[in-house]
Amino acid sequence: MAIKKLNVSSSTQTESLPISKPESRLYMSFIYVAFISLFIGGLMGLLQVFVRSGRFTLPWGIDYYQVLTVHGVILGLVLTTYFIIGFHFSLMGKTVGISDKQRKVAWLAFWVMVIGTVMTAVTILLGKASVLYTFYAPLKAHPVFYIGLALVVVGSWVAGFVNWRQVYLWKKAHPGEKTPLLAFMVTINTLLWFIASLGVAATVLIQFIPWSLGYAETINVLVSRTLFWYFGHPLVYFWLLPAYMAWYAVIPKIIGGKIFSDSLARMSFVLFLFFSIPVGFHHQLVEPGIDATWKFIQVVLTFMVAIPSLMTAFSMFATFEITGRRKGFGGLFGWFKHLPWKDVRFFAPFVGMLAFIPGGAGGLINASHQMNAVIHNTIWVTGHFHLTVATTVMLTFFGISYWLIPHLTGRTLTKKINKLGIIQTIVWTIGMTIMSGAMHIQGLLGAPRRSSYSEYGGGEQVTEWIGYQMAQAIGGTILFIGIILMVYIFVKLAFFAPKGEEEFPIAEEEEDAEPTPKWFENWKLWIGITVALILFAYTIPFVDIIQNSPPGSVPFDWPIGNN
Ligand code: HAS
Repeated sequence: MAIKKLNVSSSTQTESLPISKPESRLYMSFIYVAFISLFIGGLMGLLQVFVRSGRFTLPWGIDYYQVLTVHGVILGLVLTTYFIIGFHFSLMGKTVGISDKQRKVAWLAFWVMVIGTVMTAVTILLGKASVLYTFYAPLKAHPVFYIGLALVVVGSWVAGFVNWRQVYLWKKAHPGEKTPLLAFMVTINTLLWFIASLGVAATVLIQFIPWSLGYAETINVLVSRTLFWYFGHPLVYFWLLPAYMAWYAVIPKIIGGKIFSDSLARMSFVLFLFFSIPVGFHHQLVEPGIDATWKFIQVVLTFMVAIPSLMTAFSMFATFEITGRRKGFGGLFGWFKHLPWKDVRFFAPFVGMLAFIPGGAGGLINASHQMNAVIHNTIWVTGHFHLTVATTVMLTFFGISYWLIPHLTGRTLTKKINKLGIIQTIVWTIGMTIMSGAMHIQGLLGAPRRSSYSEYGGGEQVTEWIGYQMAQAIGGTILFIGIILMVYIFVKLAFFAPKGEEEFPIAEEEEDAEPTPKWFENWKLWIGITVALILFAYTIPFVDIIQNSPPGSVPFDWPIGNN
């Protein structure tokens, strides 16, 4: 099997294989779907904030929950998954190479995902699946919705299997060498995704599909929610880790520095593998039917999963400071000035990092059992995930796009597009600050999430949050301008920017860096610990849930009453 060889000294691990045209086409196909999704999902978001302001009604009998489902599914599941898989493939192509056969299997993954996505999208658009992206039972969607979702997951597994094969063959061709950092990170993220998505695959295949087809009369709601959140929390790290890949291994190159510590970066990814899965109960803290002891244990594990993020924060500060001091910027914070503020490849992800300071702090609040009781099911949670996934992750994905897209399409990031990108980042930041800030405050005042506009019969408490709903609409409108700008930039970079060569920036390690310990490649150990932690956190409570469940529920169609 022909695999491209690394064309550089492997001791520095400056991985830079050329990316061929057929490869670019594959990687870009995933990214096209991601950006189409950004536009459609963003438009739905705009409609939602308008409806929630109380000043706008959807035309042609379109239902608020239909729009909300499109928004959540297309942005939370479609955009992210496609962008991440396209990015993963690009990183693997660049660092360990891809064979023709692997590329063909990757296309198969793409088409299986596209078929699944179209099936899911059609059912939602026909109003047959207004069940939101969490598709909680007993709300029932058309069976095609679940089958489509299952196909998306299966396609993503095939993509992951290709990635593992890529690393495996590279290792065979480079005995004794450590896996390039980015390929190591992709391997962890695909492992995390595979183990986590077994949960959602189980509930969809065993519970939802037979129930929606009428083969099972009832569904065990608590089991379905538990399996969903077994998947749902690691899902957020599946989104976050590609951003961290860029922070650890790309940003240092862009700012003219080196990777702070290869070992630290690998360790933080291993810790994510361990701790991002056995923590799903922190989404179910107010749920009856789960023993408090197990909730407590999973909360403790949730605080463990903050550690690799704190390690990442430390590493980023260290990279910035060391690089600045090397460039001669002294004083306590002098190094801060050296950062390339006018380079959008740095600026957009940097704002993403900043947003993760309040975003992460909000997560720790959510995870604290007592405080969760205050914010659960309020729009605070919506504010939290617009800071984390829609700002930290998305701005980093945009930051990646500014170099990845022209690199793949054989074009260049011009000064003009760079400037527009800076404006886009600022517009996004202003919009998100207003919208997410309003959501956080409203949530603390008790406003529910997942709800259309309502005055709740003129309830007194509601008057406190109405003004914030208006702010939400203003922030959402500014954000939509940000989306239009980003889509414009994408089209420019993909089709119209001047032809040329854009750098694929991958940072090197320090010359005198301590060698990365060999045991980082001990995959059996990492997978063993991950499985042990999952079994520890889930076996007893899951058996308990099954043995002591209330009767299952018959399906409810939306709008309620159609069941
Ligand atoms: Fe979360 C709900 C807890 C992180 C996404 N979260 C959600 C939902 C989503 C989501 C989508 O415990 C809603 C699901 C639904 O629909 O119901 N979350 C956490 C915790 C973390 C966390 C503990 N969440 C994320 C990330 C997400 C995300 C990341 C997406 C990408 N979350 C929860 C909980 C709930 C929840 C509960 C359920 C609430 C409920 O009741 O429904 C942690 O991972 C956070 C750790 C992060 C840090 C911050 C580190 C900071 C860094 C930046 C450094 C900055 C630099 C800049 C370097 C400790 C790394 C330099 C600056 C200079 C000034 C120079």
